[in-house]
Amino acid sequence: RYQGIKNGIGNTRYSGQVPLTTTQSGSTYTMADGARGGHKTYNLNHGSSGTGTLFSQTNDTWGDGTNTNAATAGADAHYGAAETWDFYSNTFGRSGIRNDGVGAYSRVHYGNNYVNAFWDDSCFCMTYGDGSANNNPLTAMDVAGHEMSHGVTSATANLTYSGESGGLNEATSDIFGTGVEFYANNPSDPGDYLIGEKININGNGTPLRYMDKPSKDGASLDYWTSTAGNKDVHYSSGIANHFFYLLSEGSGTKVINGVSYDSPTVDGLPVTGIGRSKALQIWYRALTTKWTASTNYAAARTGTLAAAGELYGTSSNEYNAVMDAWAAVAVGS
Ligand code: ASN
Ligand code: ZN
Ligand code: CA
Repeated sequence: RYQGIKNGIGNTRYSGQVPLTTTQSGSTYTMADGARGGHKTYNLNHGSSGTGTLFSQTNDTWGDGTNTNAATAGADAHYGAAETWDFYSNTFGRSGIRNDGVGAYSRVHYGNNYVNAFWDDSCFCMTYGDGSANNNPLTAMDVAGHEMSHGVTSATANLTYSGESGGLNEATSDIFGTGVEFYANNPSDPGDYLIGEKININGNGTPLRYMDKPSKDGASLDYWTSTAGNKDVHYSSGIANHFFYLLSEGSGTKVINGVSYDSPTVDGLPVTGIGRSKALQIWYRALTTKWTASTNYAAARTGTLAAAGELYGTSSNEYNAVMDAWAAVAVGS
C-alpha cells in the first residue's frame, strides 16, 4: 500500500493552475504537505469552529477555479501556505512560523459571507472566509502571507496588537505578505505593493491597501503623527508600509509589473530605494533581533538602523536609505 508525498495540481481561484504538495495513502489523496512541516488544509464547509474535514479525494487534481467547488479555495490556501513556507525558508533561512520545522494548518469556507481572514496563535492556524455572496474567498497569496506572518510576529517580537506596536504588527504582515507575493512570481497574481487586490473586498475591484501611498484607501496614514497610536492598527500600519515601499523602490513614480505607483515624502525630499530584497532583510532582522512587544515607531526606526548597520555597515548607502525613508514618513530626525 503506497504512502508518500505527492505532486498534485490545484486549479485555484486567484493563482491559476499551480503545483500542490499532497499526501497519498492507498487510493486516497489529502491536502497534507509532508515537505513543509505537515501543513494541512481543511474544509469548514461554512462552520465556524473545529477543523471541519481535511480535503481528501481519490485523485490529485483539486478544485476547478470556481468557489462552487469547495477544493478551489482549499487549493489557494494550500498553495499560499506552501509559498509562504518557501519564502521564509529561502529568503531568511526560517523553518516555519516558529522556526521549528512545524507546519501550521489552514481552514477555508469559514462561516457565511464572512469578509475576513485571520491567524490564531491558540490553534496555530489560519482561517479564511468566503467573502461577499460566499463567492470572494479571502484566499489570495498576499492575504495568506499576511495571516501566516502574524504567526511569525507572535513567535518573535510579539508586537502588542494595539497602539503603534499594533500598526507595526499589521505592517509586518503586509510587508511579508507582499514579499511572499513577489517570491511566488505567479503569472496570475504578479507581485505588487497593493494588499488584497485579488479578492474584490470593496466590490469594485480596488485593493484593500496601498503601500506606496497608504492614504489612497481613504483611512490609512501616510506619515507618523502623535495620534498615530489611536488609529485602528490597519491604518497606523500605513506609516510602516509607506516606509517599506520608499526603502525598496524610492519616492516618486514607478511602474512595476504593470502597476503604477507614486510615492510621496512628507518633506518633499526624494528617497532612493535599495531594492525589495535588502529592505526585507532589514525588516526581518529588526523584527527578530531588535524589537519587543512595546516597540513604537521611534524604536522601530532605531531597530531598523541597527539591523541595517549590522547587515551593510553604518556608512553604507543602505543605512542612509533607512534614515531617509523614515524621515520621509515623519519618523525621527
Ligand atoms: N484580517 C485581519 C488581519 O489579519 C484580521 C484582524 O483584524 N486581525 O489583520
Ligand atoms: Zn493582519
Ligand atoms: Ca498584493
